[in-house]
Formats: sequence, C-alpha cells, structure tokens
Amino acid sequence: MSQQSSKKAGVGRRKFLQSAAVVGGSATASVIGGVSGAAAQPAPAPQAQRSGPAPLMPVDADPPPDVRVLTVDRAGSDFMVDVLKSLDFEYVAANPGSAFRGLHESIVNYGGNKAPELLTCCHEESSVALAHGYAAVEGKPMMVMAHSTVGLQHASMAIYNAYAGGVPVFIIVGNTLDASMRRPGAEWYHSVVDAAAMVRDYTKWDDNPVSLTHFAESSMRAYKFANTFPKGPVLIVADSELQERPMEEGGRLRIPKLTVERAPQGDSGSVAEAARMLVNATNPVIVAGDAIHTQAGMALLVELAELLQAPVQDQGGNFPSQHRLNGGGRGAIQEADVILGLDMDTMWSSVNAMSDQIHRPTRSLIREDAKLIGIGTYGLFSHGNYQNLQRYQPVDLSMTADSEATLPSLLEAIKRQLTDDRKRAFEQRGAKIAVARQRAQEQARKAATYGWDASPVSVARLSTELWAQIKGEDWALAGNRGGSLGMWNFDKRYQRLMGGDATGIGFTAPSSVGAALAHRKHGRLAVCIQTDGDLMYAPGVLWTAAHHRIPLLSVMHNNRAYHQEVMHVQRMSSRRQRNVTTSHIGNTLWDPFIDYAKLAQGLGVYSEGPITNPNDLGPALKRAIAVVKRGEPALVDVVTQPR
Ligand SMILES: Cc1ncc(C[n+]2csc(CCOP(=O)(O)OP(=O)(O)O)c2C)c(N)n1
Repeated sequence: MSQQSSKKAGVGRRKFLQSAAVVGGSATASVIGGVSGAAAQPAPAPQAQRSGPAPLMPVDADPPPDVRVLTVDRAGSDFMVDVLKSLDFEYVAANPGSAFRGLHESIVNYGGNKAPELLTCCHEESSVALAHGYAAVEGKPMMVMAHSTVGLQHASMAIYNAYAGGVPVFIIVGNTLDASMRRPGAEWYHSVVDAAAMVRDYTKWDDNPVSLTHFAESSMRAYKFANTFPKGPVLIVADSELQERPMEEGGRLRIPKLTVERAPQGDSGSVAEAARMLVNATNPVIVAGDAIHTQAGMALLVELAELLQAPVQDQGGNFPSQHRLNGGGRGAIQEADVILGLDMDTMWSSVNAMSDQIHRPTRSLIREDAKLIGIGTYGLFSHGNYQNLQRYQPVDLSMTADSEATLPSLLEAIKRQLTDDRKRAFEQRGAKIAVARQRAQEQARKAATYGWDASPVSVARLSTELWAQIKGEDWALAGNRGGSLGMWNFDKRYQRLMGGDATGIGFTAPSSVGAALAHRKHGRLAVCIQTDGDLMYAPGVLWTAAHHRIPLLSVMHNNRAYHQEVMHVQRMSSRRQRNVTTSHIGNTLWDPFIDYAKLAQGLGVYSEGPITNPNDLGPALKRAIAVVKRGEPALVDVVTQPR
C-alpha cells in the first residue's frame, strides 16, 4: 500500500489523540477493552465463558494544566505499517510491550487492525511458536512483535525451534537505543545496545535500522531471507524513536518491491548422474526429510517412487502414508545399493545406528558398496555454535539444491535412461515391496488392539478413535506429540506441518494453534494430539485460541508425566544397578493431578474429560468436533498409558 492511499485509515485519529497523547504524565486514558471482531464471530461454545466488550475505561476529559499535549500527524510507525502491509502479513502475534507501543498503535488505528491483525498472546514463546505453526502450514512467515530485552528473552527458545526446523518467522523487537530518550526506570532495563545479539546464533539475519528507508529496505531483505530455502527466523529492531517520531522523510519515502527467490535446482550433469545411478540400482531407496512443500511436489515424489518402484522412507509428510511404496524400514536401508536422500540433514542417523549405552557404540547399517545421493539446501546456511546439523555423513553425489524443484528434471532424466528390461525389473521389485508393506500393516493393526479396553486409555486407542471421527472430513494434523498414526491416511501435504523444530518442549500447544489458524480460512478441521507436559509450559495459548475463535481440537495424551524423562532416569538407574522405582521423582505430574478440562474451560475453551474409560472417548470426541466445526477450539482430556 502506498503512503498516500493508506492515509485514509487515520479517520478519528485526532479525537483519539486528544485524550491519549500526553507528555510528562501517564497516558492511561482512553484504553479500550473488548473482544476484537466479536460481532463477526460464530456463536460461543456452551461451556466457554464469553464476556462482551469490556466497558470503556474512564477518559480524562481535560489533561492537567501543567502537561503539554502533543500530537503527531504521521508517525514513523505508520510508515512501518505500510511496509508490513506490502509484505502481506495476515497476522501479527504479540504480547504487548511499550517498546513497540508506537507500532502497536499504528497497526490497530492507522492499519485498521487488518493485514496484519493483532493476535493477543500471553507469552512471547507462544507468539513465536504460534507463528511457527502458521508458517509450517502456509509456507510463508507470520509476523511477531516482542518487547525488547525481556520479550525477546521469553521468545528465544521458540526462535531456536524455528531455526532448527527451517521455518520462517518475521520478528520485530522494540528497543530504545538513544540513552538520552529512555524514560527513567523500566525502560532502561528494557533497552539494549545490540538487541538481536542474544538470538543471532539462531536467526538467519537481523538488522537495526536507523531510518525509515533503512527499515523498509531491511524488512524486504529480512522477509526474503526468511522465506528462501533453507528458511528460518529473522529479526528487525524497530527503534522506539523511529516508531514514535513524526515522519520527517515525507514524500521521499518509498517501499521497495519484494524480490521472490526461485529455489535452486540441481545442475544438469549431477541430475543425469543421479538418474543413471537410480536406474541401474538393484535396490534403490528414497529417504525424504523436509523435502516437499506443495501438493504438486507430493505428486512428483509419488511419480518418482512409482517410476522406480522404490520404497520411500518418509520422515515428514512428503509422501502419502498409505501408498504401497511407503516404508521398507531398516531392512530396505540395509539391502540398498543406492540411497537417495532428499533434504536429509539427518542422513547419518538413517544409515547408522547408535545405542544409548555407556560408550554409545555406533554401527553402519548400509552395505559397503552402497552409494549415497544427497539433494538439499541446508548446506546453504549454517551457524557454528548451535549443533543442529547432526553427524557428518559423506555422500557420493551431493547437490546443493531444493529437492522439490529438482524432481522434474530428475524425472525427465530417469525417463530418458529407462529401458524395457529395467522397467520389468522395477515391476517385480515393486510387487515385493507391496507384499512386505501389507505384512507390516497387518502387524501394526494387530498391535493397535493390545490394551484396547485398558484404563488409562491406550495411545493406540486414542489415535484410532480420533482417526475414526475425522477421516471423512477435510482434516489436518496441527500438532502431534506421541500419537500413534500408523493407520492414518495422510495424502495431502497440508495434513502435516512442514519443517521441524529443536524438540524444545512447550512447542506443540502454541504451534498447533498457529497451524489451526492457517487452516481456518481453508475450512479444514484441525486436530492435535497434545501431551500434558508440553501444554503446561504456557497454557495461556488456549485463551488466545478462544479469544480469536481459532477452531482446533486438542486431544490430550495425558500420561500425567514428563514420561520421556521418566524413561531416561530409569535407564540411568538400570545402568548403575540402582533403584528404578524412584524414577518418577521430579518427572511426574501427580499430587495433585492437573484437571486440563477445567483449565481449558477457565481459559474460555470448550472441554471434555478427564476421560479414563475408553468407551467414553468416542462420544466426547464427537461433541468436541461439533464445537470445532462451529469455529471454536475444544479440548478433550484423555488420561492415557505412558506410551
Ligand atoms: C524446553 C525443554 N525442556 C525440557 C526438555 C526435556 N524433555 C524432553 S521430553 C520431556 C517430557 C515432555 O513431557 P510431555 O510433553 O508430557 O511428553 P511425554 O514424554 O510425557 O510423552 C522433557 C521435559 C525439552 N526437550 N525441552
């Protein structure tokens, strides 16, 4: 939006400023409470306590005589909003903070609280993780604002999750660099010389603009870097002076166009060589990490697998889960003579095994003569300090390129080299893989029935009951910690999140809300299998989901523990031949049990549970899904077996 055209949005501004812009006193007047967009929202859930707009707080009719009233026609932050609008942000997630009060005000008044629309978050970690979940569905960044030092400190682990997961997030941090302009007291604690320093090791790029032109250009660059493979979080410091000062650069200000980068493709020589290796292989295997970003890309990967009749070991929603070529397991890796790794920064762990024993012994899983091909962009960007790249794995042919963008030329090259003899051999191979897969599926189906009627509820029962209720819908998995999803039929790319995370716990709850937000405009039924430990880091995000009417079904896999850590302590005790029955100490969430249904209800979310009888689960899920279909979040607390 140009500076000119967005001027209209300032209607009513003077009236507002008369009561709010005071200097030397606290600008407490004219704060308006209320529920954003309430009139346009669906009816509330029966259990949720909805309040109407809060009453207007008293407005000081006349400021005290010794206080100067200053007004600003156009503040720098208005221009910042023009810049952000040009980047097409739908939402900005934030916990409020005065370091970005200028920008906050411009977003809601000058920008009309639309594109971006503010999402009220109760913790900065939730803001960033919510944006992470959104980007993992939409494939583009959401914006986050954080309050200088303290806000960024809260946000930091979620930023690391986005960095490690290769997920774009666009973060703006307020700060007051000019010491002579800092208000005495808190503003000093909340100011910093180099705001981005504390997260620089795990952001892709940052800048600290000193003019509005600088802000505009750096915002474009930041967005471009964030959304170029390998994607990641970026940070721009919006100095409070730059936000609050009147715009001085006037008509000279321009917003540069965003340049969209094309993903790099493998070079033709390497692609032809890879095709030759794959066509001539006896037992090729495809291993896919964070490789596919679109539905069209998924179709290309299916075409590749079917052309070669090769198994696909999918680590992230790249390939239809029930396709007859999905799987192959460790056996396929052990027999493979050619392994094609697509965006596999974790390739080492696919072709080696390590036992968690005292000396952590490792062994190679692959044949001595096996050849490895790697295609991926992760090598294009890395920092040294954080160790998110996993162990170094040598490969025989490596292309620094985007897998999805390279697939069309790889398919063409394979087709050119195919002979009738090879096609016949491929057919026989495919038939064998399908038989092995069917056998594995039958075993998995049988395993899911063990403990079917157990109480606490088995994780397999929880997952199966949920699947039964959603499989006829346009559904998407917005998050999962620990659900057993072997029977689920994932055949759309959006049904799973793109990218990963650093397994910094406290991620699933907020990121699933962000993912559900992205699914909302497509009308998809978003569901999440939510663990108890993860939810308890920052449960306030449930309120954010309720407040902004984000339809999400959270089904609690509530094992009343940080169970993974129970198992770790047990392992230590066994190794040392000591008491294993003490492993719950420090690791369980008992005494008292947490009532998640009540917690959710208190945060305005429809809830069911705690469910201990597995026969109650189906009907509870049905009622909760009805609420979600009305446009509200719902939570079903299921007390489960540990694993
Ligand atoms: C921020 C953070 N703190 C601690 C850990 C260590 N940790 C790994 S798994 C886990 C337990 C998580 O509990 P829950 O989400 O309930 O899952 P469960 O293991 O019980 O299935 C913890 C604390 C971590 N990964 N991240």
